[in-house]
Amino acid sequence: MKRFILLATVLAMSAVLLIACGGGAAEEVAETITETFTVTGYDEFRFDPETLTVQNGSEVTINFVNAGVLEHNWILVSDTADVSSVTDVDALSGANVGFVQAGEEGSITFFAPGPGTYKMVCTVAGHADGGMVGDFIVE
Ligand SMILES: [Cu+2]
Repeated sequence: MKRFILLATVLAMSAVLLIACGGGAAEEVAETITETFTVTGYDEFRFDPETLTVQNGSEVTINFVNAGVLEHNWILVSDTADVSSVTDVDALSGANVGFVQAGEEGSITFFAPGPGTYKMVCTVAGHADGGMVGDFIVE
């Protein structure tokens, strides 16, 4: 009999937990995921970090810091884009920080495109060819 009471208690508690967790999950679905990153651009033609990973549907903010003495920028393009020739108009989802002068900062907020791998590129002439590209992964 003691065992039965224990079992019944455990079952009842599990049911309460399931109901409580179900409510929590419903709230999360309605909430927009926001992700904020600081990306630094260097004159050695690189971004730090070189890879960003976000969740599908996220609202992403990129705070871009130009740590060099050259002009740099940050845009998001398709993985199949030719990084040597992309320009600002190729930016996906409005993800274009704009040109940022030496020592200054720029910021952009956009909704991540669908799941896949994209490229982040500096479109100042010669910079992408020099290696100023990175991966932007939407899971
Ligand atoms: Cu650059």
